[in-house]
Amino acid sequence: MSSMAPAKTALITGITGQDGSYLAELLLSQGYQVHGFIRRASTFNTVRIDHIYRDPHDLASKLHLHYADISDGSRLSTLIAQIQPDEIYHLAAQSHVRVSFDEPEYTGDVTGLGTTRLLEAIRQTELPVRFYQASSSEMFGATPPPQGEDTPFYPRSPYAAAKVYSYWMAKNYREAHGIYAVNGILFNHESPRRGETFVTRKITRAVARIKAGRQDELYLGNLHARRDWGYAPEYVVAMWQMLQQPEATDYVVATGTDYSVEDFVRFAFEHAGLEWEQYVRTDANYFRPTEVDSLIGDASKAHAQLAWKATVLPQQLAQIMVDHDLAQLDGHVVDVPGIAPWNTP
Ligand code: NDP
Ligand code: GDR
Repeated sequence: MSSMAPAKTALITGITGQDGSYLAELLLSQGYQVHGFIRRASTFNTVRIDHIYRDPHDLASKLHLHYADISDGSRLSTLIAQIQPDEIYHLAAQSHVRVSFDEPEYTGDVTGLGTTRLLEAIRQTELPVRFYQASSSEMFGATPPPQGEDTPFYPRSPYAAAKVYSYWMAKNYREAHGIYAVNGILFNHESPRRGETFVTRKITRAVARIKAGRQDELYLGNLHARRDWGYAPEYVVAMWQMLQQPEATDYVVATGTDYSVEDFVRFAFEHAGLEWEQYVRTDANYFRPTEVDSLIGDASKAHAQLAWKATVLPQQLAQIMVDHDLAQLDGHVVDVPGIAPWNTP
C-alpha cells in the first residue's frame, strides 16, 4: 500500500484463532486499522493475539477488539454499521470436523448461518465492503483428488455441509446483490498456533512431551487419511490478495502435496530422533462416522492470478511445529513470529 493512500479498515471475525492471529499481524504491518470480534469466555481466549494488543488508551493502537458472537445477528449489524470496514475476513466458525458430528445443530448455526448474518448486515448497510469467506477443502469430501475450483462438492460431515451452505450464500450475495464476496477454498494449513486438537498439533505436542519424558503414548484415529498440509502464515497472504483483485472470484489455496497422517507422524517423530511405532496407538473413538479419505489441492488459478505459491511443504512444516513445541516445553518460546508478510513470489 502506498504511504499516500488512506489507511484501510479491516474487520476479522475469528481473530483469536490460528488464521485470524496471523492475518491481523499481516494487516497491521500494512497500516490497516484492524477490528476483531471476540467472544466472551470465562477464561482468557486471546493468547494468540496478546502480543499485538495495545492498551486502548494508547492512541496509536490500530487493533480494536469487540465482543460479538457470530450467532448474534443484531450485534453483527450494529458493529458493521459502526466500524464501516473496507474489508471483512469471515473466519469465525466451529471449525472442528469431529466435533461437528457431536454438535451438528450448533455447527450449522455458527459455521453456516453465521455467514448469512454477516452478508445480510453488509447488504442492509449498503457499504462497499469486500467480503472473504473461509471456505474449506472439506467441502469436496468424497470427491476424489485433485480438487480445484470446479470440482463438485460432496460434504462428509455437518461441518462440511455448513461450509457448503456458506460458500453458496457468499456466491449468491455476489450474484444477486453485487457484493464483492470471495470464497477462499483453503486446504489444511497448520502452524505452531494450530489448535491442540487438530491432528498435526496433537502429534507435534505429543512428540515434544514424549521427548521430555512427560508422555508415553499417543492415541490417534485414522492414520490412512491423506491431506495437503500447508503453512498458515503463507495462507493468510492469499486471503488478503483475494480481496485486492479487480473482480471477486473464488480460489483454491493448497500445496498440491499428498501425504497420509502416518507420514506426518513419521516426519514429526523422526525430527525428534524417535521411532513413532514405539509410541503411537489407535483409538477407535477418534475415527469419524464418515471420513474424508484424500484431499490434494490444485492451486493453479491462485498461482496464475495471485502469483501465490506455497513454499513450506509438509515435512518442513512438521519440523517447524516440533521445534516450537520442544522449545515451548523448555520455556524458551511463547510463540514464533509469522513469516515476513511480504514474502510472496
Ligand atoms: P480456529 O478454530 O483456530 O479459530 C476459529 C475462530 O472462530 C476462533 O477465533 C473462535 O473463537 C471463533 N469462533 C468460534 N465460534 C464462534 C462464535 N460462535 N462467535 C464468534 N467467534 C467464534 O480456526 P482456524 O483459524 O484454523 O480457521 C479459520 C477459518 O478457516 C475457520 O472458519 C475454518 O473453518 C476455516 N478453515 C480452516 C482451515 C485450516 O486448515 N485451518 C482450512 C479451511 C478452512 P475462540 O478463540 O473464542 O474459540
Ligand atoms: P480436518 O483436520 O478434519 O482435515 O479439518 P484434523 O487435523 O482434525 O484431521 C485430519 C485427519 O486426521 C485424522 N486423524 C485425527 N484427527 C484428529 N483431529 N485427531 C486425531 O486423533 C486423529 N487421528 C487421525 C482425521 O480423521 C482426518 O482425516 C481441518 C480443520 O481445520 C477444518 O476447519 C478445515 O476446514 C479443514 O482442516 C480443511
